[in-house]
Amino acid sequence: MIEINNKVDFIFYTNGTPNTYKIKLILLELENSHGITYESKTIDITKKENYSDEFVKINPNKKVPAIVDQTGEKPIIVFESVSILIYLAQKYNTFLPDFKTNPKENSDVITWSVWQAANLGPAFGQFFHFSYFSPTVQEYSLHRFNNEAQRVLRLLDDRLSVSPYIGGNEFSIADIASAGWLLYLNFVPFYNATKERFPNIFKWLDLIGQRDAVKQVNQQISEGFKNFSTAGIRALFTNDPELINAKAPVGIENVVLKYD
Ligand SMILES: N[C@@H](CCC(=O)N[C@@H](CS)C(=O)NCC(=O)O)C(=O)O
Repeated sequence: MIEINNKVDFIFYTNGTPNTYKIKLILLELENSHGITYESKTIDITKKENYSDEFVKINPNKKVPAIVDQTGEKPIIVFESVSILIYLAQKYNTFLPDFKTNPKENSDVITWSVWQAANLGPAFGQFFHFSYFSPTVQEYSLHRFNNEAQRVLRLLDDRLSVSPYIGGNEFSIADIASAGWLLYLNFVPFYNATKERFPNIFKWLDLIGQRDAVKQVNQQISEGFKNFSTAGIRALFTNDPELINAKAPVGIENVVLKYD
């Protein structure tokens, strides 16, 4: 049962996957800098709790993350990870340059944040899906989403060769948005993303890795990948033992992906 209470500033609906790590990161940052309080509520998508009547009232799109801001007279619900980042950045006037005084810097940060939601997230998510969850090998889809994942990684590496942070000269929500997915690269070579191929992304991972909030999330991710296995990854998304233990997609090892 989802309840609204006034004991904490925010309720955070989560399940410990990349899109929710973005929100975990900003909440930890704001806890450190502004003393905000929050309570995490786990929505178990393997049990389809995201389809429950209670949760759909919080997020009609039926996905985590979502937050409820309880600091005002009436609760304010926000869903979509990047829109939550923009909301919190505006509320606390941090990690997003002010539009009135710095329109160019503000626009760069918003652009790279939206770019993450519209490009990096979907490419990574779909490639991941066809690599681990498809019951049969879908060669066309694997090539399509691998090409797109490689394209966004190359673009980001180029961006980080001329800018210390993704959105500009300062750490911002643009970094937090991409970190939700990219922090995983420190632990598992998804998308064949190695230090040699994408040196600037790894330099940036080291740079943001010095922040306390990032250290905490890195710790959580590394715990999750101590015993990395395909079955372990599947168990994040399904509780069907047949699918968790299937050696699917059978034959994926024969698909030769291009990494120029
Ligand atoms: N564009 C959304 C994507 C959220 C998303 O895909 N969430 C996943 C977990 S990382 C989810 O809730 N999946 C459940 C489902 O699709 O049924 C955002 O950035 O918030």
